[in-house]
Amino acid sequence: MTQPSTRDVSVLIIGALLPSLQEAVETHFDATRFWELPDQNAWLAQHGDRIKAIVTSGALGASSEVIGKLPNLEAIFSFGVGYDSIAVDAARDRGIVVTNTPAVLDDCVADTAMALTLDVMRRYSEADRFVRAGKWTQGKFPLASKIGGKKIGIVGLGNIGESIAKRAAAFDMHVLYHNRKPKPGVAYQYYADLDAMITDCDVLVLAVPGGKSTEGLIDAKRIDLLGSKGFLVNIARGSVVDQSALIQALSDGRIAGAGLDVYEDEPNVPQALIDLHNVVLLPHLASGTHETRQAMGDLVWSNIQAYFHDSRKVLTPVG
Ligand code: NAP
Ligand code: 8YV
Repeated sequence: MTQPSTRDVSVLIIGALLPSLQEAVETHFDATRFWELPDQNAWLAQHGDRIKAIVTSGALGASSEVIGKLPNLEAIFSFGVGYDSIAVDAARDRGIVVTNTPAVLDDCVADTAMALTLDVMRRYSEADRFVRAGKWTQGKFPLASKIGGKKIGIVGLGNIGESIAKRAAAFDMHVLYHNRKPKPGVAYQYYADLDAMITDCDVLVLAVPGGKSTEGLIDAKRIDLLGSKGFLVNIARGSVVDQSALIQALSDGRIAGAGLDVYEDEPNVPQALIDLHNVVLLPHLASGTHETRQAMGDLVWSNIQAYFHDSRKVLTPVG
């Protein structure tokens, strides 16, 4: 059965997308590239009432200001599982559907969390810099921390957190976790008290959503609870950690090291962080493989198709 055309349905693409997804949207819809408009406000005032859907990503978001200027907006389709950059409350108030891309990226994000854990604890990137700088001929590289037998404390044992736990267990780590409530059917040790878990673990891995409810969750006091032999790994969102407090604690040696994929003000990474030797810094790439990004793009497209061709029955609604 051929599907009815959506060529007359107007959608707003907030910023450049995965090329295959962008091509599909632009081929099948009356699509506008928001980021290329010379005067976005003037365009919204003149054409905003035409827009039925937004296509965006976790990085690009969808603000309440833009949503407010689209009186006939019905749906927001986002590439990425985190939706802290999307004004979901404003959307919910108006009955606007929001979708994201959960589950398909769990493996790659968990791989990155585990890689950061290994890297910062075993000092692999630092050792790589040591060899490249020609320092091996002048002496041996210092010893690092063993992974096996250590306690990994996961904040946010959701889809990604559980994939991290599986990997950590395979490295003979003891898995502890903190959620607001225990996860049914999970054998890992649950801590209702986040402070107690941080005190007990050797490496704290953050896998919670961003947004108001987790903003500054890991503050100066909690960073100190990790102790001078403790490590922090963040693949969640920069907003979850007090970044200035983290830099201070790393500089003072009050914690041993950090592995970061996410930052307070991406893509700006403070020079103070770059200057530290005991951090591994990645440019928010945790889901960044050909396979996973394609799966995310496919899921966005499936949601769009489901919305417009299957009675608005999207696959992965938010909330
Ligand atoms: P998920 O399945 O919804 O899991 C989130 C977990 O966090 C749940 O177990 C939830 O349990 C817990 N949680 C939520 N709020 C909490 C709070 N205030 N305190 C303690 N625990 C809390 O989400 P996911 O798919 O695993 O993704 C998690 C996050 O990872 C995303 O939202 C995104 O920000 C981030 N992420 C980053 C990258 C990257 O490229 N670096 C890629 C993908 C995702 P309770 O509800 O029981 O508390
Ligand atoms: C994406 C992410 O790279 O899914 C998420 O929440 O942070 C990443 O997988 C990002 O959302 C795409 O902009």
